[in-house]
Amino acid sequence: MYKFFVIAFSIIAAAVLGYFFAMTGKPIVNDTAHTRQSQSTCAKSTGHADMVWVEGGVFTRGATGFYPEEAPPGEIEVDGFWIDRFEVTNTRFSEFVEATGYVSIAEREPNPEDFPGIEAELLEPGSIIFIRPSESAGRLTQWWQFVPGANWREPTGPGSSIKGREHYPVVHVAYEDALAYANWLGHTLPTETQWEYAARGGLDKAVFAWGNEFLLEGKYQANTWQGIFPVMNSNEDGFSGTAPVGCFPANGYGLHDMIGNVWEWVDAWYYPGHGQQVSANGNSHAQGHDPRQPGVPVKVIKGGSYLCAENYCRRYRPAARHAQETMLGATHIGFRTVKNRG
Ligand SMILES: [Ca+2]
Ligand SMILES: [Ca+2]
Repeated sequence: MYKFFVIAFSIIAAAVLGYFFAMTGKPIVNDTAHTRQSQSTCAKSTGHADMVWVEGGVFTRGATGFYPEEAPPGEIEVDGFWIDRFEVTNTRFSEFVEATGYVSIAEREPNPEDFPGIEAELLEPGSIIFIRPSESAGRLTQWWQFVPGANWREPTGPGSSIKGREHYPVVHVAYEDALAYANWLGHTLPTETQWEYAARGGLDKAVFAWGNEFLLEGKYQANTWQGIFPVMNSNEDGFSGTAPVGCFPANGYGLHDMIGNVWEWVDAWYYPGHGQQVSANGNSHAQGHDPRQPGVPVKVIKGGSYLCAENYCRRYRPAARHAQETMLGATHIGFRTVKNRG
């Protein structure tokens, strides 16, 4: 688990340093007036069968002009499929656990054999939590913390709970956890192509899931971070952390929170570009390849989260993608499922 923390931290630190020293580009967020979202208008999930049929078609997957891993864009044909209207909530995941007795990765005792070189006493069940630098001794580059005992039931650590957060997306789920839930229902996790097609809501080639402007009629369309990440969040969208599912408008297919709130696991090994399964040195990688953490199995996560800001991680777009270690969840990663027509 210690290794997980080091890896996760190194990714984030590298990303933010990359931004401060190398990132250029025009601002996405404009300064027009905006309206704070209210929980009173949130749509509610009606359960495991609350899915939307997405008609098949042809669309452009990927994009240029943002991050290199989103390229090259290309036209892809997609068959129709069912997809969850909302991110999987704590209530829905609880029903799965109660029915099956499933124990999530973050709740399991790590096997020392899986972590050679790390002292056994350092290996504890737990997960990664976001802590603002002002709350963590002011260390500006350290905002992820491995917390022993943190998991989907106790999302901010021992003693916390999901009481009152029934309609929030489940978090601290590793890829295996998400897949187990999906399989329990006879569903699967979306492929990257399915996920991106669904997220676009019929708006092929648009920058965002709702068009080419970040605000639509002055309103936020997704739960992201406003202000300078990680030190200042003005919460103009109404939520400083995750939001209950369905609090932001649905996209063109009737799907909520495809963008923002929590990242979502998809069934795709991560490579640093569409169609790239071989690294620069000619090695093939059967379990994905992220140059920032070579040798670590990595899947793709999509959609960005409540921690994505204009100055950092501008990945609140359908084409955006990121690598995530398969065995590691965090406070900003969840998922939804699909059902393919048999
Ligand atoms: Ca927010
Ligand atoms: Ca999401």
